[in-house]
Amino acid sequence: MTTNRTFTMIKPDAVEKGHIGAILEKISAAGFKIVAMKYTQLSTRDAQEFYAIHKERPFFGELVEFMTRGPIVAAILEKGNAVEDFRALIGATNPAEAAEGTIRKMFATDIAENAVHGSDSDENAAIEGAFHFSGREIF
Ligand code: DGI
Repeated sequence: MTTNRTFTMIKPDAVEKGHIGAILEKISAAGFKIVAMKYTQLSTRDAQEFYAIHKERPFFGELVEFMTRGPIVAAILEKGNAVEDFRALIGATNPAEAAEGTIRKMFATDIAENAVHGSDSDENAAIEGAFHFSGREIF
């Protein structure tokens, strides 16, 4: 089944480097419509909850520290086949392995500080969108 919504974050590294505008431009040019968006900072508890699936991984502490160190842009994006198409637009988790022209290839630092998040399933897109936005914030 094709999906029409995904959830993204522009992560602290990309915000610090001044890439918000360029990343939103790439997202728009790829045909995604922004249906919700906010500039915010995750608390430690927020990041632990958001990334709970990774809590047994050796990099969990580092991941939480990174994701809370500065502001992020959180957004819900709409487009046919959103989850899959957005994962293709951002590229591989490790920017060294990401295809030319992908957002991570262009803007990520390394596997830990990889510029953007993109939901990996319809189910997670719905959970992650609801984690950040109330119904009144989605248009
Ligand atoms: O779905 P992805 O974000 O592409 O990747 P994922 O779900 O496997 O991992 C979630 C995030 O965790 C990823 O975007 C960055 C971080 N991460 C993944 N592998 C490593 C990592 N962070 C560190 N420090 N080291 C890793 O090996």
